[in-house]
Amino acid sequence: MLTPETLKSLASDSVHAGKAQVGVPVYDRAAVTPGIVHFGVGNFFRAHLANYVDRVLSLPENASDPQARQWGIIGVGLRESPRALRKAEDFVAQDGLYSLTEAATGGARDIRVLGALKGYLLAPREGEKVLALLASPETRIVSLTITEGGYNIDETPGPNRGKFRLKTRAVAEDLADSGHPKTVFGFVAEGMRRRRAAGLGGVTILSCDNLRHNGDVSRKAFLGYAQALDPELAAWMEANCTFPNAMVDRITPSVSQETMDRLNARSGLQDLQPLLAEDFTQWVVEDKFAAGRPAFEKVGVQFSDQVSAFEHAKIRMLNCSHLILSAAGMLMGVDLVHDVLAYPQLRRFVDDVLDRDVIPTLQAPPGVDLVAYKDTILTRFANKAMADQVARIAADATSKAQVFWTETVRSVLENPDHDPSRIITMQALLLELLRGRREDGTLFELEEPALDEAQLEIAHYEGLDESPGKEREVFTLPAFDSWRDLMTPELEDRISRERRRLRCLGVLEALAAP
Ligand code: CS2
Repeated sequence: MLTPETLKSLASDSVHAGKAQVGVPVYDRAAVTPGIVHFGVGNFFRAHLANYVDRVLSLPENASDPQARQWGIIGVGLRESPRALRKAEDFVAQDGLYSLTEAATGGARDIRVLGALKGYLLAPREGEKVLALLASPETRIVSLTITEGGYNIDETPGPNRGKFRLKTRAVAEDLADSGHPKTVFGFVAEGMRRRRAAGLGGVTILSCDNLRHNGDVSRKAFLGYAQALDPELAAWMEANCTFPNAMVDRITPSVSQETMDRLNARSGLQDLQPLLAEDFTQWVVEDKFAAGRPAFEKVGVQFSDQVSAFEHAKIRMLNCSHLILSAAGMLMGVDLVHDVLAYPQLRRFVDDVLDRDVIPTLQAPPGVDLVAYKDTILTRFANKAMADQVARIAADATSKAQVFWTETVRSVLENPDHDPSRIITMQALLLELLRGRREDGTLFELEEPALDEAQLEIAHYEGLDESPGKEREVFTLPAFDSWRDLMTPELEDRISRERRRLRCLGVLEALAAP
């Protein structure tokens, strides 16, 4: 197990002779106090925000600065699944320590133990501790990686579109018993209520999720909940909390047992939660922090008031093509992103979507050449050392398609002169993915938290010829919510025909012969 004691021996390098060089925290970890509460302690957070915080703590000029040490992170898990419980136990057993292996495309690796995570709480079991922490004067940032679909915003066309959904069961339960919340919205609102009652200031609510305008979406979600609970609290939060927009980027694969063994063999550590990420990392944030922040600008974070252009470019290019490759990979039974991209048909298809459907309607962020940006993204996808799983990316495809594809689909469909064929193929790939069957006929498990039982049944519908009426039911699925107003019967027919082609020919041949 990776413990503070292991760190001591690593630092003295005695037990470590002959193994890879492993960096350890150079700061006095015991002196680091929590200033950030983070909801959703997934791999991406551990390799991104926690890594930036660790870098700031490691700055030589911070070694003797007590202020700089006030930015430790307490992680909060919202779920109580067996996996979440194991993770919680591991974090506690290792005192929040874990190793991060950064792997470059060329194969070079850098291994460091990160120490920014100072504690971990499981909200369903330790709710009161979480609330006390949110209400503590020490807490100044509440950060989030709660997934694209986690903000509970209504995307269905109609008067409530874009609003926080108050009628979901979890939210309704929290509103009815706000002192014992279960959702992140309930926790933050109750925490802020206590801060206000204690005469404390607000916090920065910092989304680190891949959403367009993630700060604005968080504002809508957290204030939408607070408004329903107590309009005065909502007004206080609006006046005292900030919600910076941010673009976040770093490919962080899931870690299988096999990867874990490989990482540990290389590092010589017995880390229960080792992490792998590419050597690339980017974070572009609005500098709107309500109560201070770590000196992120010294460790490569870009502060900008034009975050939106960065977000759009990243989401519409990187995440959009990631989802295409993953849907194709799932259908073909090819597990890893770099292997899918190695098929010329897929490479060409993604190139074409980006060149013809995305880049022409995208505003380049300041100082960014979109063609060079595209090349960097595809080079990153080809990084074999990542062995990034298509299943990771294909999970929650319903929410992701709405976030990653909407502007592109809309701009193509709104322009009668634009060839919609690739957009049609993308939607056909998505529907085939949601059907949950590979092209060799075998089934795979869908991870679709945004779909209920009835919707899953619709998605799984097999027949494409027997009952055209029934086959059209798939277009009621929420994946289409954000562009449903642009769907026409002709378009639906073309998507259904494309699905047939994908099934008859298989993905590669269908893409080769448009
Ligand atoms: C992926 C992202 O899960 C997904 O949909 O596209 O996790 C991707 O790896 C990151 O956004 C990269 O920054």
